Amino acid sequence: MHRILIVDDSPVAALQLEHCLAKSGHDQLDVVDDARKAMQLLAETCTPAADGSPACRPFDLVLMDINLPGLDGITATRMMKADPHLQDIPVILISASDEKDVLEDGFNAGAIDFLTKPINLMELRARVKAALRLKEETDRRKAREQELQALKDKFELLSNLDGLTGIANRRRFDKAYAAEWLRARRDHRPLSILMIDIDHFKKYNDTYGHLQGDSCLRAVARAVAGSMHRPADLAARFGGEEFVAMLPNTDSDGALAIAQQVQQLVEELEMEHTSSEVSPLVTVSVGGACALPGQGMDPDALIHAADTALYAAKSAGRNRIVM
Ligand code: GH3
Ligand code: MG
Ligand code: MG
Ligand code: MG
Repeated sequence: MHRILIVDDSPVAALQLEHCLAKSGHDQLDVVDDARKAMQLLAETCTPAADGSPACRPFDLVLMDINLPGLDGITATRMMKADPHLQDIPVILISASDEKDVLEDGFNAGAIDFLTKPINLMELRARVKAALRLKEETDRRKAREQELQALKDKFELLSNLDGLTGIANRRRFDKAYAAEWLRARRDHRPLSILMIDIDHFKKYNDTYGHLQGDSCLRAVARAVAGSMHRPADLAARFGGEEFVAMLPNTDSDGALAIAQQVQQLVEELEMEHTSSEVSPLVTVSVGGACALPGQGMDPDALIHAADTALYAAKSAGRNRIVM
């Protein structure tokens, strides 16, 4: 059912409109006799609540007399079309005459159609029906657009997350790293990278199975992500059982402190790893590097430096940090 607002200062005209529409089956009719009251009622009913849900049943159509005391119908229409919450409600203007300049002003203000007094009832019904059909189409299109946007947002979110661990994936890391590199170069600030790799993880899988291996990956991912403290810090799964932490505006000492925290959090997981040659528990090796972007180094070189440090940590016996 459609909700229609009639705005007319003539009680006779308003009653005639109401009667005719009621006869056409429209029973949700509101009548006001001035445009300010109309604007207030529209604002109350069509402005969504803070959670986005409509305050109550919004109007689907406004039939508005042009000649009204105070605020005239054309100005009120223009105000509606400037209000994001009201602009989709079609307005049919009602003029006492069919003067061409009123027509043009009305359409310029955003009216969808016109009726001329005295009202022809067949014409009223036909124009109301057409306006309501258009409104339904607009509503459907808007709903589709919103659904599509929600899907896009969800897709964007998911396409940035690693499916197994739920932390950022490589795609998100690459984008964020490129942006942070430029920012660090512009602001002359250091940027640090930590590469974190689980020790003897192949043996872990061999001993406990791949599903338990997946659980271990998720737990280590939480430990790595839990060591990020600033909003711009980013922990991501770099691939396999290897994680990367990007630490903007962080020097080597700061990066070392984060690496120690990662190691400690992993240790506190106390995940048994009996086939590890390093420890009876799951451990990680960490390689770190820091750069002042713009001083000859490029982003890949910093990653490579952290990788080389990780390799050194592995060669030196694992379960350690090399910066
Ligand atoms: P190192 O101490 O030198 O790092 O030895 P490693 O065994 O951890 O390293 P290696 O690169 O030889 O093996 C990595 C293993 O990680 C092999 C691979 O099956 C496992 N792996 C990679 N991705 C996943 C995953 O998503 N789930 C599970 N369960 N295992 C994975
Ligand atoms: Mg009037
Ligand atoms: Mg490993
Ligand atoms: Mg590895």
